[in-house]
Amino acid sequence: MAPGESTSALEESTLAVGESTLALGESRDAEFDDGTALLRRGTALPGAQVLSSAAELLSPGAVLLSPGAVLLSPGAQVLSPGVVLLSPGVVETCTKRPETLRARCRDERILLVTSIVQSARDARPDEWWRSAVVYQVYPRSFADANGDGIGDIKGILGHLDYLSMLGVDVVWLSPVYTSPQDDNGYDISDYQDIDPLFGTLDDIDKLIEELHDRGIKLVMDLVVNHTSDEHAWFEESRDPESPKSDWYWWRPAREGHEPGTPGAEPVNWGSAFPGPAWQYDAARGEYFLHIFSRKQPDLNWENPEVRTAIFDMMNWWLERGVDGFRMDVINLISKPEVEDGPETPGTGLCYDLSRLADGPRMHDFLGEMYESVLKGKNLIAVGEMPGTTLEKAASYTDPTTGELSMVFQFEHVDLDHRAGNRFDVTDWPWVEYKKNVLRWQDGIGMGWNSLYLENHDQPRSVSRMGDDSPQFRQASAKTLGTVLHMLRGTPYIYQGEELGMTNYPFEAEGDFRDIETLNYLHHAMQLGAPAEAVLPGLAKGTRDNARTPMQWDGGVNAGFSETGPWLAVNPNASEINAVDQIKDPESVFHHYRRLVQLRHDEEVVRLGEFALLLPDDEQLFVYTRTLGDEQILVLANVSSRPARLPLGLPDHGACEVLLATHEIDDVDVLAPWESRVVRLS
Ligand code: ISL
Ligand code: CA
Repeated sequence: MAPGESTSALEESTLAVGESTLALGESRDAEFDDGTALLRRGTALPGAQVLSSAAELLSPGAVLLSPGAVLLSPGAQVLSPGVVLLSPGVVETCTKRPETLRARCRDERILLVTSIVQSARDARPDEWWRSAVVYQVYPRSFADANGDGIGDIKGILGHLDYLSMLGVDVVWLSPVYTSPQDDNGYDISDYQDIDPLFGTLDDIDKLIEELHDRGIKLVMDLVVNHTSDEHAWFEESRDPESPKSDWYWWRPAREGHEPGTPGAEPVNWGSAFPGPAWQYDAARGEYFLHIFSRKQPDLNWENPEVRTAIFDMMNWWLERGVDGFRMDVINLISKPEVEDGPETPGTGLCYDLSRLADGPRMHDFLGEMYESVLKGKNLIAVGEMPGTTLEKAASYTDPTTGELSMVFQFEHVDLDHRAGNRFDVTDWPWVEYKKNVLRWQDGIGMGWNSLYLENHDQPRSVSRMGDDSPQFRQASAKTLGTVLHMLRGTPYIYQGEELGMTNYPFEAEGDFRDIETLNYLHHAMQLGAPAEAVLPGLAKGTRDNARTPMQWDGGVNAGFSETGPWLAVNPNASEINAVDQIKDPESVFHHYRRLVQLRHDEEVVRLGEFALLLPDDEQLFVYTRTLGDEQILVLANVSSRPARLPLGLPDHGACEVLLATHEIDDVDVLAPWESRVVRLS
């Protein structure tokens, strides 16, 4: 059997490889032409490792691994370069994807693991997104073409060659639909039109066409956990007699309470933008649920008419030519029982998004969406999922069920939040972060994860995880890029990240625009906190850090707009901007360009197995990626002090350097924020 060909056909009671078969329960060794071999069931291999993240489950009961991948749990036997057999008991002890594996093996079939290959899989056209790099455009802050101080679609059209130069494969466009802009477009009042602030449907058609001409795909933001309260559906739903009366989460006041009075909310759920998650509607005499702002009522996905309306709308966009969806807070669409949760101390409410997440019908709803919209269309489907778990993420993205291409999860960006509060942050905990990366790189198994440090909801990474002083700003921006982009998964670049844009020096209430930030401030002040005590935390944690205008050049308004923009331009635009960086081959921009290129060029970057070295080292982030006999080593100093590499790392002094942030004087010492990617074999 040639490498890349289909490996096994497993029937009820036999295991077949190439021409040979082995009956269930039969116990013998066998050798095949391509070097694969079968091993006796249950043969032990002391000290063997967890199942490779480069594994793919073949149904029923077989797993494909990339060549050379490290295999399996204690008690399993690895054969090179071929096949491993496990007894079902062994599978039970597998640390990766135990649910899936246990399910596949419960009928006591032999599990087959082979080392045939990713190359066939890499070529699968429906999984193109495994090789892709995504660039996120936040339209309000990207480029303003008509001079009203707010970015728009024509502004994006004016910068497509910039995206081509960077080399990205996909643009994810944050919402441009008709919206009252309570949450900058994440509150949609018409899913099938464009807000005049941003342009027209003709502009979007042009954007699709011009991106496609450049070989770039377009992913639309899909915000269907909630609509705007100005959506016609909600307006209709306020009438209890209307056919849409059940399209949202309406509930009566808590028993014994006067509707509309404090504490009369149906249950004690807190909203993400604080205060109760229930708003009284006098017209209807009931409360509606809003996990986000009160202008973002949650849709009732339990109602099949709601689902059909959403799926129809998604198909309408696909017919327009978009290539997929980034699904906003999609793991909130299935809700738990509407009942009180444990109070978050001192608040009177239960603030815990994860309690509302991943409800019991998630797989039903996503499965239905897959069948009605996504199936067989070669799309990218990204599930943004606050509060989800690794196990859930693996199940949503399991290629054997195919609900989503990848998750976009939050564990790592919550690591520096004290008590889950984004406005109370610690220094970036590198050791914890590295271990979190390891957990997800390993644990997602056959599923797939997004790789990101920034988006429109996160502060700038250089200020948060790097060092934004003039001395180390550039090096730390590059090295943050290196350590993220050499991981397994689909990397996301948020506009300006490729320039090393930094947080803004926010000082006063009037500097902010973000609803979450302003609501938090007002809420804290109502509870008696002085503004001066809250503002420094807001400055660090606010989403507005990500939303200052894109720094195109060092001129007026950073080249973003002819007019004063809706949110102030960072004063460092004269030092950090696209025009200067494009001219400078050593810039952060060109480093990012090389990172994208490396992913495109190197299969080991796309698909290699991840191994973390020096897990407890606070200064060094070091890992390998391995695919068959190819291996790369990523060395990074994530501190502002020089770091000596300890003995015991793979020998790399004479190896080819694929990418480096600094000239290398001493192979054993990394300058502050220096990183290198070398080819070990
Ligand atoms: O930023 C957050 C609050 O600290 C997150 O919880 C954020 O609300 C969460 O990431 C969900 O984000 C998405 O849905 C929100 C919207 O405000 C965000 O901009 C969007 O990315 C509601 O639609
Ligand atoms: Ca504009």
